[in-house]
Amino acid sequence: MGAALGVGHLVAGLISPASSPYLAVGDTVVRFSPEWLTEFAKSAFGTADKPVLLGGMAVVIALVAAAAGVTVVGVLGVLGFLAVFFAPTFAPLDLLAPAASLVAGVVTFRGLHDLALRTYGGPGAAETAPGSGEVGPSGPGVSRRGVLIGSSAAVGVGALAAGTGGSFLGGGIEDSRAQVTARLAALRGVDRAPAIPAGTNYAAELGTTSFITPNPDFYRIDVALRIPTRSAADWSLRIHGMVDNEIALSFEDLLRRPPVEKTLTMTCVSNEVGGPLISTANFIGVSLRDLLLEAGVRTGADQVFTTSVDGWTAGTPTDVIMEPDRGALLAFGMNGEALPPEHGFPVRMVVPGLYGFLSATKWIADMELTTFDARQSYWLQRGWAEKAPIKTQSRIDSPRSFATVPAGKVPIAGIAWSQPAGIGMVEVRMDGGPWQAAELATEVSGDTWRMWRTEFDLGPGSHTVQVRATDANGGTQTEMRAEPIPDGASGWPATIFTVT
Ligand SMILES: Nc1nc2c(c(=O)[nH]1)N[C@H]1C(S)=C(S)[C@@H](COP(=O)(O)O)O[C@H]1N2
Ligand SMILES: [Mo]
Repeated sequence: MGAALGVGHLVAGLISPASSPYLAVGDTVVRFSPEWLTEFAKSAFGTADKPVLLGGMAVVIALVAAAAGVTVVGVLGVLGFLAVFFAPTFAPLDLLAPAASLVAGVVTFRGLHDLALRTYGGPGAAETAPGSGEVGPSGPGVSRRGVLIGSSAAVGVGALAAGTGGSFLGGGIEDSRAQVTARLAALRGVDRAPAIPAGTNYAAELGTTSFITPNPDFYRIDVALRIPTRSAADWSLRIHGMVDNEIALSFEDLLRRPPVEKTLTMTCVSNEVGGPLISTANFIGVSLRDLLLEAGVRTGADQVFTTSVDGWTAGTPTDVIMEPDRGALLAFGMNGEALPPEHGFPVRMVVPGLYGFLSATKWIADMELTTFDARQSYWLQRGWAEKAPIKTQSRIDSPRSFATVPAGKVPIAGIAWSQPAGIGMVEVRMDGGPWQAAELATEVSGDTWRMWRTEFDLGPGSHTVQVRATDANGGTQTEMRAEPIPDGASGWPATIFTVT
């Protein structure tokens, strides 16, 4: 099995990375997992769910292979074939990887099996206990068990090397990223995001969240077991469906359009109250609204249905993208560089104010104007909502949960967000006391988070602090607790800490 998976992964790396039978089986598990299992995996393992899945598969496959013979290897090989064949991005050449897997698996199994027969004398020969120290046909001084363990280990090491090689092959987008980053630096006429003013955050004094999230710290959520590796030169996007003029865009076409830069806070619908799945960056791209105006959206096309290179889909309400002030982007830059591979290189969508699952397609490859009745996107098929504007929310970043702080004036600080209206007020209360308005940091825009801070004079003991935000229109964050599914978590965050 090791040989089969290693060789399959290697051949996939050479031809079409997504066709690795191992990853294709993993993708199939992800796609067909019932909703309760997906939600369980997310809550139990968080963003470690991918390594947990791939590791769990390795264990299951190793157990099955250890317990069974060549038939089972063959059956698993066929499963690999089916997983690759029924992948949403299937292309005929992709069959080479599972084919190589199957051949490598069967050949290796037969090879080891023959070796075993020769070593132990084969069926009908007098049984000798393996490892009894008797001298086998391979010559004096080498035990029979040694021969088998040695050859199996050699196969294992070879398989691991092949698999690792496969993981490093088929990448090659770092060159393309470097070129895009250089092009970004040379772009002229960019409608720049205003510089981040002083006083937007308390990172320096309190060690809380910085205003712009550095790219390596930006939260990452997607169902991709392997990050797609399409280069900018190979990228294109077709805008079609219910439009008057179909548009086909290359990356060069994109760079010729008027570039816009925006500071935007993105967040995930799966973020729990107080959770980490929220970040802010300067995105650079082109106006999605302008593109759709050019395409001429037909009446009734209420859904912009987008598909990624790896077959994930999102359905964005057309009317939101078409709002003149919304600022929805087809983005290719993030914090001054090309999009990082895990954040959608070469091109992704970002729509301010909507959760990512229905608007932020990474590695975008196709855009179809259609209706919500006609097509259901990835997470809608799994019970999540059709419309999901980001809820007004807040988070306490200091003190941390269960922290111990010295008695006296205790700083309390955090973030709040309500896109696109912006935050009008943040209130904090200690141990169920009266709500007190916190000091708000300088606002960057309604599309970004806003930091707040206050202080309480506290004596020793255990304390509970709570926060609630109010948007610029006077709507206050609801106290009602809700789970993330189907349209985002709600409730007031609370932090328990100890004063000594
Ligand atoms: N191709 C693709 N795009 C995707 C996803 C995905 O699974 N595949 N996940 C979405 C979700 S749920 C969110 S919250 C955002 C997260 O974007 P980030 O990883 O850059 O923070 O990407 C969105 N775009
Ligand atoms: Mo998400």
